[in-house]
Amino acid sequence: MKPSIFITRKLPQAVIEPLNAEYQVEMWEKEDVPVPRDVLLKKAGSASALITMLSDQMDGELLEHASSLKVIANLAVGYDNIDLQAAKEKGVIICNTPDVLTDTTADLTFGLLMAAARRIVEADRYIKEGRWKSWSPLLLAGADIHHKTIGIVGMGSIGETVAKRAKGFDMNILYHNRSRKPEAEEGLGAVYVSMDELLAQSDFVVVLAPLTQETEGLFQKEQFQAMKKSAFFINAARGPIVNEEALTEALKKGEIAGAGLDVFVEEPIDSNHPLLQLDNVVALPHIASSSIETRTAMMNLCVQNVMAVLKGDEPRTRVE
Ligand code: 8YV
Repeated sequence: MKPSIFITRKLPQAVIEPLNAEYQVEMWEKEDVPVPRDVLLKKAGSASALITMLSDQMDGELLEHASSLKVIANLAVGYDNIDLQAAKEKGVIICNTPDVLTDTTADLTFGLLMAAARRIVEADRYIKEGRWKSWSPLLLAGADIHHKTIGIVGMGSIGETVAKRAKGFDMNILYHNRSRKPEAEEGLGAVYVSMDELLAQSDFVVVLAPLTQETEGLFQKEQFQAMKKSAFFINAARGPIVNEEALTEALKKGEIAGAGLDVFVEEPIDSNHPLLQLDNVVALPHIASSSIETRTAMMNLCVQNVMAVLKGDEPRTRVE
């Protein structure tokens, strides 16, 4: 019997083609419904490899169940959906998709910043709804981006790539990170500051940190109150880094000027969520890495990693 691979979302046939000759490949085909937990548990019970998404919880219970599992290839750079310790104990190799998504994610993060500051989405809605009756000097006037200060929280490769975009806009770049980044300091003129200083000085606070015990709930009422009233909050990292109630309050009370959000505590977010009722919020359905080229590269990388592990080779991008 061929070893089996279960993929938790429908991937294009061309992507899975290299697997078909040697493996029994099965995919969850329903595009609008995430794979139910009982199905995932059942499939994990017999699979040698899983290709998973962030919404699939790869926890201790599942790993306990997965007696022949050798590898989980997560279609994301993040892996906060996976219990790494349980995987290690079971000898399951975890792979992610770093690097291939860095530029694309940075592009969209900067786009979100621009959309929030220059009110691009609001203006699009305004014109399409037939509300453009006359021109006035301050019609949909937004905030400038060039020569302003960007504060990047989480200076990994995506953070650094956003900093490069910011440099092109003549921005002053501040960052806060677990460790100093000499390349960003020397190459881009980024300045390492404390979190307090970053919040106080930045016109754009941009979160690009992974979700960890240290970053969960990092942004509360106090952090928003410490920001400039004219500042924008951009999150392209993970929803749970932010207390959404505190963010909603800060936006409603004018404690900050606006937000651009690609991620939420609950995904998909309910369209009645208070954050989505605010005009000064630009919201996206977690699409920062979603260009055709990049998502294809991420899918191909997952397939290559699975094949490498099942052949006994070192995968290209293994999570340490
Ligand atoms: C995911 C992401 O690819 O890479 C990450 O960590 O958040 C996204 O790029 C997307 O959510 C699909 O899992």
